[in-house]
Amino acid sequence: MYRRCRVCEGELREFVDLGRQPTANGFLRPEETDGEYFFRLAAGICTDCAMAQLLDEVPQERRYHGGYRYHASGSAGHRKHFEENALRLLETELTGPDPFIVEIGCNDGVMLSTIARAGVRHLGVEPSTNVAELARARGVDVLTEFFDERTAAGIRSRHGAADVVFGANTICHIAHAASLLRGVDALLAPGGVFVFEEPYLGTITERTAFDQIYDEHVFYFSVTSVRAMAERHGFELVDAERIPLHGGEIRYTLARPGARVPSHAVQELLAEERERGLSDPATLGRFRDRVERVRKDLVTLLRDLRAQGKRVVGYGAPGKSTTVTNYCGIGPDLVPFVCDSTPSKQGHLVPGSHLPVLPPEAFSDPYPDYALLFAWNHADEIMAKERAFRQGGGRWILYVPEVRIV
Ligand code: DWN
Ligand code: SAH
Ligand code: ZN
Repeated sequence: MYRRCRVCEGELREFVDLGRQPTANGFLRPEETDGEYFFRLAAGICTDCAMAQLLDEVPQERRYHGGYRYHASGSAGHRKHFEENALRLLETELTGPDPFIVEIGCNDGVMLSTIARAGVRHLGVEPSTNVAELARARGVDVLTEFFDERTAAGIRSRHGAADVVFGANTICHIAHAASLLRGVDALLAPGGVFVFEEPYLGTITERTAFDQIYDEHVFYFSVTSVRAMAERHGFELVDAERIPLHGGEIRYTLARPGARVPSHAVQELLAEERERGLSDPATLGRFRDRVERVRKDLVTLLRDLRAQGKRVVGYGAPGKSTTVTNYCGIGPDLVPFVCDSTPSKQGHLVPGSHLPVLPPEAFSDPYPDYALLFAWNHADEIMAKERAFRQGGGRWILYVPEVRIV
């Protein structure tokens, strides 16, 4: 258990405890449930630097390995987002004679495949060998290692300095924050930028998106805490931009002090965080109360529907579904299965709660009365695809920001 902040060694004050939980992507076969791994899923905030983070930690080798289940290219919305990201970097940052970009956590190459097609020098650093192979099949160069100070030094000596170091939904996964930033420092060219986009503490608390809290998300960034972390390691936070991915994230840009003119957005977001008391115990206490309320409302609704003889199935088995089903105690008695388009999740059980995961075809065979949307961040894409369900009288159950039927 961490009693001290991973960034500044300050004191951590717990603000939410989601109980005994397995690893979010530890999907398992029905015959593998004996001896399943659990840990205490609780988050705290540093009273000095305001970095929100997990109190207990799952070793990184248990989280990322040759059987990592999440495939970033699984949604049309994400493919489009990361292609646009790549095109923007090509236009604005990778403009020199022989530019070089490193992506930390490139997964299946959802972003770097566009860079590779443009013929630009790049390297993905991706410890999960199965998804790294998918990236290679898309023409992406990948180093199958965990990024840290040591890996960064090796890349620098083999390939030279990077104009851009990029990460998406990965930087908040890396518990060794100091080693990560020293690595970026060693790798980045003097005028280069470190760009990363990650779940936002402000969205998680505002929308009661407590299912974003799980083993992989070690940190819950805010502009306040990222700026403090950047400065501690000799960087300046020069931009912060809200983006819609995963229900609401922020894209941060770090540069060497004085190398870039900071945008107004940084000061604006800092002021907004101060005004709403993002890191205050009272704000976080209200968040915890709303989390408990969602649990009560969701379980009551599912029990009522079962009593009325209605059929409810789950839609999507994101990492988030592990948190919500285990925290609320939702098992196959309430939700007999979930359907998910990821082949490597199908035929497996959601960790801990053991809801069976079936292919999407199971959804319409026949349609249930209600579908509990675990992949709520993909609501537009999924509801458009499953229009016939709604037209046939089916209803969606959402639990972010509160429990409701649509
Ligand atoms: O940080 C992380 C982010 C990048 O991705 C990782 N820790 C793990 C993962 O988080 P997640 O599992 O919550 O991600 P998603 O993108 O919300 O997962 C959506 C799930 O829903 C996937 O399993 C695919 C599935 N899906 C589906 O079955 N039909 C998605 C769409 C769009 C669909 O139409
Ligand atoms: N960038 C993609 C994938 C995010 S999933 C997206 O935004 O959708 C997080 C990825 O980070 C996983 O593929 C995991 O294997 C990788 N990862 C975790 N720790 C890492 C580390 N220390 N260095 C590099 N990659 C890491
Ligand atoms: Zn701290």
